[in-house]
Formats: sequence, C-alpha cells, structure tokens
Amino acid sequence: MKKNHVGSFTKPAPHLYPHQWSWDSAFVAIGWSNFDLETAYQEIETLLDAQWSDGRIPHIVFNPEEQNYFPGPEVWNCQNLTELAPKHVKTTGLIQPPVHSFAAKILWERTKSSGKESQYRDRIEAIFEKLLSWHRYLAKFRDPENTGLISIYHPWESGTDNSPRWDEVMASLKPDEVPAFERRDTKFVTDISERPTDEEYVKYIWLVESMKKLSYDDLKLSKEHPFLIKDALMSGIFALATKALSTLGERLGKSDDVLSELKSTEKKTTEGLLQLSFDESSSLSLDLDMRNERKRINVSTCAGLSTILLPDLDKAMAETSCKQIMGENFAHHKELKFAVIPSTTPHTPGYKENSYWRGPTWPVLNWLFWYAINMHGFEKEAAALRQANIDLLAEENACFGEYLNAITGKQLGSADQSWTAAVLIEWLSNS
Ligand code: 9WN
Repeated sequence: MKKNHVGSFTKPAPHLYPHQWSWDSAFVAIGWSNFDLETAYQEIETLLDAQWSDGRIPHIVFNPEEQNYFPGPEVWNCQNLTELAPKHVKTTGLIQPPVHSFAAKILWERTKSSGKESQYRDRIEAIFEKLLSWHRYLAKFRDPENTGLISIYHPWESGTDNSPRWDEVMASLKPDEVPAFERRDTKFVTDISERPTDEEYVKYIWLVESMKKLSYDDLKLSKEHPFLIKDALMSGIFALATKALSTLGERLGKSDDVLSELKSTEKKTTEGLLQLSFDESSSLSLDLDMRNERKRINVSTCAGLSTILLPDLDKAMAETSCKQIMGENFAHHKELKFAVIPSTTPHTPGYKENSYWRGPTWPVLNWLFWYAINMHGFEKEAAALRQANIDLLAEENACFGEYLNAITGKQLGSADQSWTAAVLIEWLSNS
C-alpha cells in the first residue's frame, strides 16, 4: 500500500491500475485506518473531491501524471458531454459498488477508539454529507423503476467485469463500429488469458460509446442504453452501506428525517433483494436483465452470495446463505485446495480457472463476505474462511495477487494489489 501510494491516493496496483478507483479506495482506506488514520481519511476525501454534482462517485479518478492507460480521460470525455462532471479533475462516467459509507463508519469507529474525535470531527461531517448525496443518487437515479435494486449500465460498474453473470447479455449485444483502440491492460500481465478477451473488450468500449451518446444522463440511459441490469452484488453492498451510513449518522447526531430516510432506503433494498432477486431453488441472489422482461440471470457466481450482506436478514435466511457460502458450490468445492470463495463455481458455464472473474478467488470479496458472516454471528465459519485466505496469501508466490487460483495457489493478474494488502491487514489485525 505504501508503495502504491501517490500524492493523496493509493493506486490499486503499481502498473496495471495507475489511477484512483472508487471501490478499491474504500477498501484501501479501511486497511490504512489500522495504522495511519490521516492517510485513510485522505484516500476517501480525494475520491469524494471528484464527486459529480448529481452525487455520483465516479469509478475512476484520473491521475494527470499518468498517460499510459486505456480508456483514458479523452475517451470518456465527461467534461464536454455533461455539466454534471467536475471541472477540476477528470473522471469516467461510470460508478462502482458503493462500499464507501461502510468504510467511513469503520474509520470513525477507529478515530474514536484512538481518541482523535475532535481532530477529525469536521472532516467526518463533510464526508457524511457527500456520502448522503451519493446514496440519494443511487436510490433515485439508479432505481427509477422503484424496485429497491440498483441498476448498472456496464460490466465495469459491477466490479466483476467479465463474470459469466454477463455472458448471455453480452452475447446478445451486436456492436456496430467502435473507434479504433489499443488495449494497454494486456501489456502488464504475463499471461493475457488471465484478462478479458478482445471480443469482450470491443463490447466494453461500445457500451462506453453508447453512454457518451446519451451524455451519461441516467434518465436517458435507463430508457435507451442496451445494457441495463439490476445488480445483486451492488444492491447487497448498497444495503450494507446504507445501514452503515445511518449508524454513522446516528453517532453524529443527524436529524430524524435523514435517519428515517436512510432506514427506509435500506429496508427497500433488503425487500427488493429478497423478493425480486433471491432464487429459492439455487439459494442465490440473481441479477435481473431489465432489457429482457426482468429475467433472472441464473449463473452461480460469488455475486449470488450477496444475501448475506443484508444487515437485517432473519436468522433462517442468514443460515441458508452462510451454508451456501461455505458449502460445496463455493468455499468447500471439492477441487479447491484452499477453502476460499471462488468468483465463479467451478464448471458452471463460462467458468475458467485462471481468468479474472470467471473462476479465480478475489481476496477482497472473501473479506467482504467474511465480514458479513461474522456480522450474522457465524463465528466458526468466519474463522475458517479467514484462515483459508491467510493460508492462500501466505503461499510463496502469492505476492498480494489481484486474484488467485484457489486450486493451485498461484497468483494471477497484477501482483502487489493494494486492496489485497488492505484486507490481509484487516484479517491479521482482527480475528
Ligand atoms: C476496470 C481496479 C479495478 C477493480 C475492478 C476490477 C478491475 C478494471 C479493469 O480493476 O477493473 O475498471 O481494467 O479490469 O474488475 O473490480 O476495481 O482494481
């Protein structure tokens, strides 16, 4: 993390990801807060400084020093396409899962326990207000259908870019011309089969072009953009983070109106996830394809485990969800050497052992699910999951991998990934 820290933020990885990424920063701030509160606050503040006037937190904030990334700011062209984008800093027009309020709550707890409340009080107040407008943006503009669930317009928004969750929808897209481009990501990984394919990439860029044509305007996007999905993982995280924001709000003495607004948003998302997305037969929360009559996308990936992220889940549902996580489709799949959660259940359609979100395990999501299992009181299962992740990351060649093969223990993607370090710090500091 120290090595990847530049100016006032932390790059997700030394070369592959040279800018500030939204949800990476939230996890990294949690990691920093174990030993350097100031840097943790700065991480969140730098990100929030790039917030759009409608409340959205962009998925990437570009580092002006860094020209070697595709698609860079000239591709996104946000400042010329919409008044909503900030003028002083360049960003993409996408979002990522809203982990930030969850991070802010943890930061404030650690601020209090280190006796630094008065030093950081004004700053947490300012952070709270910005996060409130972020949550209002999500509730209003990312759910015009009033389902309680959050819409995404691009696989990059999901944070699980080439997950088999998106295969059927992506296969149905028929991109016309996209401007010529040269990928840069494939220059930084030794084996390019660990990254998305060129065919996937063309579609990613085509979707970006469509968003640009619609000026990143949510109302137009929700009506006309070809990719519109209610994302189960995004929604589960939204419920968890909204609860965290309302708890933070209570501690900061916010008004009853604000607190009840947040509570009803959390309730609505919880109901949406349980009623519209949860599939009894697979015990998974499934994404909904809004361009195909809200069809449930029935693929077994770790996003389906999002039910456990709901803070107000009843005991029976929490148990079902925990069993699924620790069972033979996920952490205890018979082929895995390490009992960690794979991104995709082995051998489901679209599964690939070493490819990005198609099979490898992502420590950061393991940590999030570990947190949730603990939150629901399954201490034994949480302890086992923690230990399996620590064992995997202690393998000789693990190198804080971005993602890892849980069958062989091999590190994949980028080495020295910041959020992998952050969650390892968390596991080692909190058992
Ligand atoms: C595109 C930075 C990001 C993560 C995402 C992960 C990957 C980028 C990419 O890296 O996405 O945003 O180029 O593949 O999928 O979750 O935030 O670590």
